[in-house]
Amino acid sequence: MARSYLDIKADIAAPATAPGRAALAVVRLSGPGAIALCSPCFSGRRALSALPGYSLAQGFFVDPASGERIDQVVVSVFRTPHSFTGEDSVEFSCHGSPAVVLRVLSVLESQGFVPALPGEFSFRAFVNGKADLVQAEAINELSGAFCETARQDALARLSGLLSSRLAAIRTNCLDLLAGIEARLDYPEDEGPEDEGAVRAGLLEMESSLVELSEGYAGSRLRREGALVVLAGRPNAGKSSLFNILVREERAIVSPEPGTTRDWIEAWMELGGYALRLVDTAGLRAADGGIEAEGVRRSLGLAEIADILVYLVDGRQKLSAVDDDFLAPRAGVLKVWNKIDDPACSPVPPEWIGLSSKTGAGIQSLKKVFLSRLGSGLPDTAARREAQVGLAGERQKLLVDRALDSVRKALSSLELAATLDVLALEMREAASFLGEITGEILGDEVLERIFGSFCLGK
Ligand SMILES: Nc1nc2c(ncn2[C@@H]2O[C@H](COP(=O)(O)OP(=O)(O)OP(=O)(O)O)[C@@H](O)[C@H]2O)c(=O)[nH]1
Ligand SMILES: [Mg+2]
Repeated sequence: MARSYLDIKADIAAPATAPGRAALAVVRLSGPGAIALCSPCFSGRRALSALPGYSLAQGFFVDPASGERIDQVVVSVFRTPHSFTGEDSVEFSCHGSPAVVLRVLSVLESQGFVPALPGEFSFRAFVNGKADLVQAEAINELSGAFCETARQDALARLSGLLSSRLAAIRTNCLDLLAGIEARLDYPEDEGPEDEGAVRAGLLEMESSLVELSEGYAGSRLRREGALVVLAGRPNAGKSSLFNILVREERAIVSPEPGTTRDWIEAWMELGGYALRLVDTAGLRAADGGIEAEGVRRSLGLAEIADILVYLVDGRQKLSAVDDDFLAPRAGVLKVWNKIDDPACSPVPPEWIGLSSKTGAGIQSLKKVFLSRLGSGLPDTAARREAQVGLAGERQKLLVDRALDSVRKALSSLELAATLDVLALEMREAASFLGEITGEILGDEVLERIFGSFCLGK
């Protein structure tokens, strides 16, 4: 039968490191009986069960059934409540081969441990009050952070910066609601001055929620990276710019128009951001076949780009193809390429002059990328903290729902609706906010959230 996260009495085991060959591998255990159950598997100067919390010991991992030594290990012991999960926990640092890890896990299973579900350690930390849901999600984000900005924001969320921002809004909401509910119980106390305070409180909540909701696009770029698409007519120099940005001869460059037939991509790092840079097929009227499909793909990528760069060959006049592309796309970054060539026309206003051949202008282009990503300001710790926003669609959706309820509450005030209606909307807002940090949540939702975590986390 499939195990459930709610089975919190089970003693769980999982590798906490990636499978494959490595110097070390960590096998993690947690549960009410974790220390007693694995103690017979450790042979050292002292019995594992006698080790105090926060201690390390060196010895052998053995199979208690046969006495066979399986690996030389270092064991770390954590005693409830002073552990990541809040339960008794043990970590074996073994040698990092699949053979060792598989044997260790199979011995632990025969001792009574069950394989942990993905994210089950974090789930237990959550149910034992070690982390709220935003912090538990931040732990998973830190494990998966693949750029500096993602790491910084995940750590800030883990330290509770976002949780306290959300808690302040929710507390404000609950305080206002308590006043309104008191008036519902004792209507004779109702006075006009209270209404002004409620409106002011709701407006403050509205602006805090709008700030969070609108900041989401920026925090998504910091977490997931930005899609940067290079588009333009054939021969504009897109593949040359792509190569110079990724510092590698990745894309084929040639004087023959239509060299790039299908898009290619590479990741690059800029100012701590991850950029997924995409080189596309040149845009021109094609009669069908492979080239037309390449053009269709280029246009599709242009639609979903976070930053869209449009290159032209500065030696040629702008054509109808350029105008057709640029006219409906206001935010395009326009690049005037080949400025090294004496035949290149002067760079028009609003265009960035560049040479993909010599690299002239590349730094200015990178600066524009950074300012588009919202990082034009000096990188201070205070700025980073102020920027810590929402992580993931779940949090964004709930903030938007809370915002909707706050706005409905405000309009119920304007329309002089009954206090019941106002209280109902505010209860909704408080409950959506509570769902973000996990104060209010259904079991099914929790299982879905933690099920997306890494194994052993
Ligand atoms: N002088 C000069 N030549 C350049 C520059 N950038 C690209 N070229 C040349 O222009 C030609 C086309 O360059 P590519 O980078 O292949 O152009 P593309 O936009 O990828 O072209 P397609 O793949 O056909 O769409 C090549 O001969 C490049 O060497 C530049 O900045 N200066
Ligand atoms: Mg090309």
